Amino acid sequence: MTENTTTHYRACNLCEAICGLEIEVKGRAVVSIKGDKKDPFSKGYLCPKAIALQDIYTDKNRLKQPIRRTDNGWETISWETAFDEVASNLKRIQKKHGNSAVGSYLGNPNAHNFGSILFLPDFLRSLKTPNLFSATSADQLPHHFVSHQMFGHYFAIPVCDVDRTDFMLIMGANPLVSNGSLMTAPGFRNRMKGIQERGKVVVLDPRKSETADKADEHHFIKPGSDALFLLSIIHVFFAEDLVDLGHLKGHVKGYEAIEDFAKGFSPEETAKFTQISAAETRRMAQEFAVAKRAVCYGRMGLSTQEFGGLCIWLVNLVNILSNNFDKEGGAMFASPAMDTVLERNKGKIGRWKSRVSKREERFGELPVSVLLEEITTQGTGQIKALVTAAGNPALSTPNGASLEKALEDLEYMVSIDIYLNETTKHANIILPPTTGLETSNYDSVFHVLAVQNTAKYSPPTFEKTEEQRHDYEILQELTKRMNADYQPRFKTPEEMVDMGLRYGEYGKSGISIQQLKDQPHGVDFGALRPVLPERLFTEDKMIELAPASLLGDLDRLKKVFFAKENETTKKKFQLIGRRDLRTNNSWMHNSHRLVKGGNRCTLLINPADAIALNISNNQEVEVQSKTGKLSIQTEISEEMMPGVVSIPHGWGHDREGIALDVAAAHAGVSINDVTDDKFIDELTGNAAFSGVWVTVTA
Ligand SMILES: Nc1nc2c(c(=O)[nH]1)N[C@H]1C(S)=C(S)[C@@H](COP(=O)(O)OP(=O)(O)OC[C@H]3O[C@@H](n4cnc5c(=O)[nH]c(N)nc54)[C@H](O)[C@@H]3O)O[C@H]1N2
Ligand SMILES: Nc1nc2c(c(=O)[nH]1)N[C@H]1C(S)=C(S)[C@@H](COP(=O)(O)OP(=O)(O)OC[C@H]3O[C@@H](n4cnc5c(=O)[nH]c(N)nc54)[C@H](O)[C@@H]3O)O[C@H]1N2
Ligand code: SF4
Ligand SMILES: [Mo]
Repeated sequence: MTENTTTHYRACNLCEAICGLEIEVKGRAVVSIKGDKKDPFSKGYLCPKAIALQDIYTDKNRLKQPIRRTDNGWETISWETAFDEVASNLKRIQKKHGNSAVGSYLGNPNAHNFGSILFLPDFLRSLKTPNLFSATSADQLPHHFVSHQMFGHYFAIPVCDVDRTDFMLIMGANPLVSNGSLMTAPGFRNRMKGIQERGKVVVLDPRKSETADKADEHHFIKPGSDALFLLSIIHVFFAEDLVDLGHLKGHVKGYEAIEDFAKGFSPEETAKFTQISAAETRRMAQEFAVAKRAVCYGRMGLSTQEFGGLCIWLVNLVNILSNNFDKEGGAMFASPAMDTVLERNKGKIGRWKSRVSKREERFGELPVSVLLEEITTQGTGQIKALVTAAGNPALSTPNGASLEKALEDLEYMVSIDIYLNETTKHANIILPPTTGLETSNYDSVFHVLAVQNTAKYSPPTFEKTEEQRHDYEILQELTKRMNADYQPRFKTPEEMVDMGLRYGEYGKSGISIQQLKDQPHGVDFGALRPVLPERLFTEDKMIELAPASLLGDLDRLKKVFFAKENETTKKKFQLIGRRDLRTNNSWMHNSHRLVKGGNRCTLLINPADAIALNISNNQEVEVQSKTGKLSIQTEISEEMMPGVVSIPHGWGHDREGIALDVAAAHAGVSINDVTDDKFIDELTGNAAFSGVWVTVTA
């Protein structure tokens, strides 16, 4: 009997762009994966990673059943045994050392999986521990913090109306490669072309990135100095009478405070730190202010630096003060079909502190930068057991190499993960869920951050096998065992989304899970629309322009830059990261088509610096920081700003004991062997990756 091919539609859940896919399937095999031209949002766009969904599906290294570490290697065990054993060990450790002795770390793929989003909170509560960590504090925490302080909700994050703006100022983001972040905008290149036809795109980046290369203007900026540049932009707005609050006049507070502090940061004052001339800064401020519709966008390069919170706050101020906020072509809020930005989950901060460094809790978590010291510092409350779910902190957190060593000393560890990798190899038990094509999904996170209001449900392309479990099923089973009284409010994530859709903005028009199933390409609700002041969550329904926390942090900025002599001259380099189109953080290097070709894990360095160090192209050099060192091949390139070097993150698959055959053959090195867990944004607690000081030697 020959099987027929069938066509399935779903959204890719690998990155934030949520591209619509058209997948031809024959039996249990993928025939082809293409962009879905009828998807109202992505319109047929897809990137090379989507094709690799097939590779993940067929990957022989992928785990399908629980495994347990023994003295003679890993053995397969039943799900029931695994769940029971995990729960009894976590309870045993909590009984012996107290609840804080169990910690947890959640990684990035959770955000792309509605089952995890829905059931993780119950599971975390069942652990009754303050030691909760996630990739958020190595990523976008400053955005949450600033939204909480200015708009009253940690998830009220403005996105750029890229399809209607005439001028986009991009700082610390490379959307041509990352496909956009906190800005779900599939096919960003085409959208960018649209902006360039209407006006222009300017990029500020210490590396002439792929986005900078296609932009109308690129300026090198010294890593970590963006807050000063943005302050000067605001300075010029005030000095040259360019401030216009538009329809937000009467809905903002703290205006005078801003005018006051901006005085101290003229472009002439900040140029020596940013290395952007005063004249250029002034011109950019003027062009931005007079553009009919303009938007400033700041992402990873801004949020993962020493002044991440200040940067994101100032980006918002630039948009608000130039009448480009909550307005067509500016920074706007999405109106998602299932709204998760609600009065009851505005987010809280400062309810507890970390034990060792006394870092404050933010929205239910502690900064991941302190995870290492919480495991290694003896005393009451020390972490003795760790649960990781969809995370690879050994490669992705600052000073990951030391963290990896610390994992060896844990009394117990369990990982919910599809691979035996650099982190999970330290677990006692690995619980492997379904992933990718085997899962259903509704993007509960990224529709809230999208540049167009759409909704889409993705059914599983392949039903899971008898032996497999979904992430949310694993979480439910563990929660039940940790808390005997546990009654999940919903049995499946579909039930929750169905309710969310019916209660949402378009619920009255009959939107439901069934309607989304009937429209497999997705449903379009149109362009972003103004939603203020209604969508403010502050007590007084005002935008807080000058929150005390952020105002206070300006002193730290001044101290670091103005008071102390700059380190640039001392034969040291500032290290930054980079992404490339065929990677996804640390975990997709086991797909041959994504890693083939030349070595991409190289140290990018400017030609003048290479000459000064007497090093040549493709030479093995040593990169050393305060925390560690690594050995890496050079790639000399004009695209680097002098004094700055770049290494991509997510590599380093040369560790013993992992089961990733393809990745191990293209191992690379981990940049986080040299990043620093003590280098953080003191205000928000976010890890600082941009601008770590390193030496480079032949
Ligand atoms: N130096 C430096 N460090 C960085 C960054 C940087 O730019 N520079 N970027 C930071 C950022 S933005 C992020 S988001 C973090 C990412 O940090 P992490 O989330 O810790 O790392 P990932 O590489 O995303 O690891 C994902 C893990 O989930 C597993 N996985 C994949 N799919 C599934 C699934 O469906 N279910 C489950 N349960 N597991 C799954 C993978 O096997 C892998 O172990 O890294 C941060 N670290
Ligand atoms: N292909 C691919 N796509 C991805 C990912 C991936 O790993 N691969 N990861 C996904 C994830 S988890 C995230 S969070 C997003 C991130 O999406 P983006 O924010 O677009 O991330 P990056 O590509 O890291 O871009 C950061 C840029 O900031 C620059 N930069 C570094 N330091 C500074 C600085 O001090 N100042 C300024 N102005 N610029 C600086 C870097 O050179 C780089 O070009 O990407 C997502 N998409
Ligand atoms: S851009 Fe992101 S969502 Fe789109 S196909 Fe690539 S990985 Fe998937
Ligand atoms: Mo991220």
